[in-house]
Order: sequence, then structure tokens, then C-alpha cells
Amino acid sequence: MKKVLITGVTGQDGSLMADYLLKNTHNIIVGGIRRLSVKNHKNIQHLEHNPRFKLIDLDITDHQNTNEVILREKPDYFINFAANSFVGNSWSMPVSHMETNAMAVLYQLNAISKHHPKCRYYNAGSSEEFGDIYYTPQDEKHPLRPRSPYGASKASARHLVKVYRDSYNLYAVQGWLFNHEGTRRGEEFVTRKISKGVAMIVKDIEKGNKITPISLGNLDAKRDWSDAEDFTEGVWLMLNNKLGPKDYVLSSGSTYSIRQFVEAAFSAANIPCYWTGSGLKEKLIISNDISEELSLSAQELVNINQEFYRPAEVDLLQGDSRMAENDLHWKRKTSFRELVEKMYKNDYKLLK
Ligand code: F7E
Repeated sequence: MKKVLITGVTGQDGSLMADYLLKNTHNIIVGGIRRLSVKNHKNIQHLEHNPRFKLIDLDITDHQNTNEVILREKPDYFINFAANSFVGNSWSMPVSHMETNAMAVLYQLNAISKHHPKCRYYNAGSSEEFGDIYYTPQDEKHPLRPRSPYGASKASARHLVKVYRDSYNLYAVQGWLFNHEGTRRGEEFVTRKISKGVAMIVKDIEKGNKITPISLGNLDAKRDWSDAEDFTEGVWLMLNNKLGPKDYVLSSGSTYSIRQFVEAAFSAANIPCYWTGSGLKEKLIISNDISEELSLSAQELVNINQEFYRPAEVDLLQGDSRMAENDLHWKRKTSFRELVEKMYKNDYKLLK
């Protein structure tokens, strides 16, 4: 029985990792949480009485606290999923992004190298590190060319992980995780914003209420979306790699625009619709026959708001995970359509 310490355990990835390990291993899970005046334990409520799961206080931006936790808990694995993960926010909070996503990683690596070098370490890396891409699909050799303070913070952390791995012979890795979504995704991310927005529109239609359209930014950016559940296994495989500590890309290998995600979500909800206009005037409109049949007073489903555009955009991401598939025998299970449908259905159910 090993001890796995997971930071960010209340978030999407941390809670899924805890679920995965409790189900598939005999390990003990220690979840590190930052004390907040308002509890946000929705994703781990079901684990609260599990004897193999405990919570401890850990503020990853506190160097001393990080040292104490490593010394006291002596985990066999340290999985760092805690992060400031919202790219859009990173221009207004660049310092906090660097502190949480890069400095905290340095504190963790430092503490592990000094006090517990046997501990295997994983830090969540991101396709945002590739940023201004050179070639497609992006693999492990693609240069780091971040386009946001968020991407820069993750790229800095990557260099630190490598430096500590090489200097102190640590088992320390940082995967490049492309976008990964699901029913636990935060509502500020575009996929969840869309799935929840569509579910609310369906409810409005069912109740005869006026439709509240979804306001979005850049519809043309392309992302490589996977189900977050598929990635938890990939991360665990990276931490237990027979070839030793190596960084891998995890992705679906396919790419879709935000526009296509919107279309797939409305299709999952059986709402026929069409695009009209262009630029900031572009809109998604419900098909005329449906609108007439239901005597809808408003037909607009999606509109564009400049507010959701970013100062710099990563236009296209598409990953190449062949190395993870070959070395780790990792395979993702959920397709893009299945993911969109699962997210929409979950949001519809939650609104009930
Ligand atoms: O944006 C566009 C936006 O915020 C996706 C994080 O997990 O994945 C995630 O980062 C795209 C961007 O995710 C809206 O401009 C349009 O092109 O859902 P997002 P992200 O920035 O790709 C990477 C791999 C991470 O590591 C991150 O931690 O969607 N977009 N309209 C919008 N985005 C948002 N959020 N809201 C909009 O209204």
C-alpha cells in the first residue's frame, strides 16, 4: 500500500485521480487542500467517509508549509494538480499564475529533493506551453512558445522539473495535457459554459421562457478535446513508467473549433439551428420552423461578446500521443461526440 498525495483534489483532475486510484489500486490518498472560508468539496463529497482517503491543509504557495507536509507525510507519490488553470484570467493575474504554477512547483521539487527524494513527482503540464505552434500535430519535441502568462508559467515549471530530475536524479515528470473536459469541469471553461448554456436553453424552451443566449468569444480557435477521465490513467502510467521518468503528450489527436463544439452541443440537444452574420455580429439562430412551432419570442441561441476574446490566442492545438500509446500502452476511450453528449446530458440533469 502506497501513499499518494494529490494537490488540487477538489478540482476536476485531482478528484478524478483520487477516484481512479481508490478504484484501481490499494493506495492511500492524501488530498491537499487550501483552507477557504467557503468549502468547495462538491467533487470529493462522495469520498469523505472512505478510510483510504484523508484531507490535509496545504497551501502550495507557502514554501514552509510545503516542506512540513513532505516531511510529515512522506508520500510515495506527489501529484500536483493544483494550479491557476484559467488561461483567460492569466493576463489580469500574471503574478498569481507564476506563483501558483511555477514557484509552487519549485517549492515542491526543492522539498522532495532535500527531504524525500524517493517520492515520485508529477506536475500538470499543458498544451498551452506550445502556444504559437510551429507544426501540427504537436508532439514532445515541439518547442515551448507560450502565448499567455499561463502558458509561460507552465513552461517555466517544465524547465524546473527537468532541472531537478537531471540534477538530483528524481523521478519527476510533467505531461503535456491537451484540453480535457467532463462533468466536473469548471463553468468558466468554454466547453462547460456551452454544455450548461445549451441545457439552460432547453429548459427555457420547455418552460416557455424567453431564451437566454450564450455569449462567447473567439469561435474559430481549434482545440484538441478529450475526456478528463481518460487522462487520469495516462498520468498514473507516466508515474509508473518502466522506461523511467519521461514526459509525454496526452491528447485525442483530433481538433475541433469552438464553433463545432457549439454545433455538437445543440445537436446533442436536438435543436436545429444555423449561423448568420460575421465577426462580432455573428449569431446562432434556432431554425425557423421550430421557432414558429413553439411560438418563441427570441430565436438567438449564441452571440459574440468582445469581452471573451483574449489579448493573444493559441489558434490551433492538435496533439500527437503516439509516444504515450507505444511506451505506456495508454489509450483514450471517449470520442469527441460522446464527450459533448455526456456533458450536455449531465448539465440537463443537474438543472432538473
Ligand atoms: O478556452 C475560446 C478561448 O478557457 C478554449 C485549461 O484547462 O486547456 C484549458 O485552456 C478556447 C480558447 O480553455 C470563450 O479563446 C471562446 O481559444 O475552455 P478554455 P483553454 O484556454 O484552452 C489547457 C490545455 C490548459 O492547460 C488550461 O488550464 O475557447 N473561447 N469563447 C472561450 N473560452 C472561454 N473560457 N470562454 C468563452 O466565452
